[in-house]
Amino acid sequence: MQRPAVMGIVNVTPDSFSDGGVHLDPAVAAAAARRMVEDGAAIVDVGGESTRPGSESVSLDEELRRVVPVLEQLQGVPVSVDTAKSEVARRALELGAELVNDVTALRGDSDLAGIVADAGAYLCLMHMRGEPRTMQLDPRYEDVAGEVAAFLEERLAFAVDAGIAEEHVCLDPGIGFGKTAEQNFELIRRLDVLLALGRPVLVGVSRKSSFGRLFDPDARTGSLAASLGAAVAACERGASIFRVHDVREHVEALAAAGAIA
Ligand code: HH2
Repeated sequence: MQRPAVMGIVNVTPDSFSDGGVHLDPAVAAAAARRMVEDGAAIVDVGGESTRPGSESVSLDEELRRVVPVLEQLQGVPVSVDTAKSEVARRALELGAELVNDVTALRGDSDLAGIVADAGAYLCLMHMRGEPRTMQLDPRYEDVAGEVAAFLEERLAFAVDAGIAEEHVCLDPGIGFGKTAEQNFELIRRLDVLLALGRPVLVGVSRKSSFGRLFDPDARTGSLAASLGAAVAACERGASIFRVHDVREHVEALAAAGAIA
């Protein structure tokens, strides 16, 4: 088993599904990010736009207003920026971000690929069916793992064609982005289909409602315990990067799983 890396989530948003409003003050967000690194995060993922089901997009000015003051206070901290906007990515990379986490997989903003390539930055390509506003309306697949893998393979080729080093790209099945709970479970169960593309796989299962709904059909979030169980299951199937809200607990759970493996 590859040594897992934990990516701590810092949502600088009023409306994120599980931590909306918690990190709106830049000083609070930056302190939380530093704590995550002390707790064992390899990188912190700073985002200024919620992509929860049903969310509306935010303007460029608003996203910059949320994210830039936090990044200014995170000099020397390994940072990823969760954005689909090239201008936000450009400012974040200037401020020292190392990775761009684009949930649209370079389909949203045609200038983003060039900005990542020119900066020599790392990139996460994530699968999403549809867009956040509508993506949970009856998603259907013939073969969810095969279709997600085919999409990511095509997006990886697009990124490499745009000049992004293949070794700098990780792939993400996009848990909860246009998938039912059972489709999310199947993607993790069959992670080998994604690993066959030859790139590290990142998963975001933290607090996602698919795991909460195992216990309460109306749950909007998953518990910490359910998140840890899902992360360990993904780790055992070869995922190597874990995007999480609760860093210390995931570092410990994944270390325990790794010691046994
Ligand atoms: N999930 C969310 C946001 N960004 N990026 C990647 N690569 N993978 C994910 O699974 C992923 C992601 C949604 O979670 P969160 O950031 O907690 O919520 P919100 O989008 O409401 O801010």
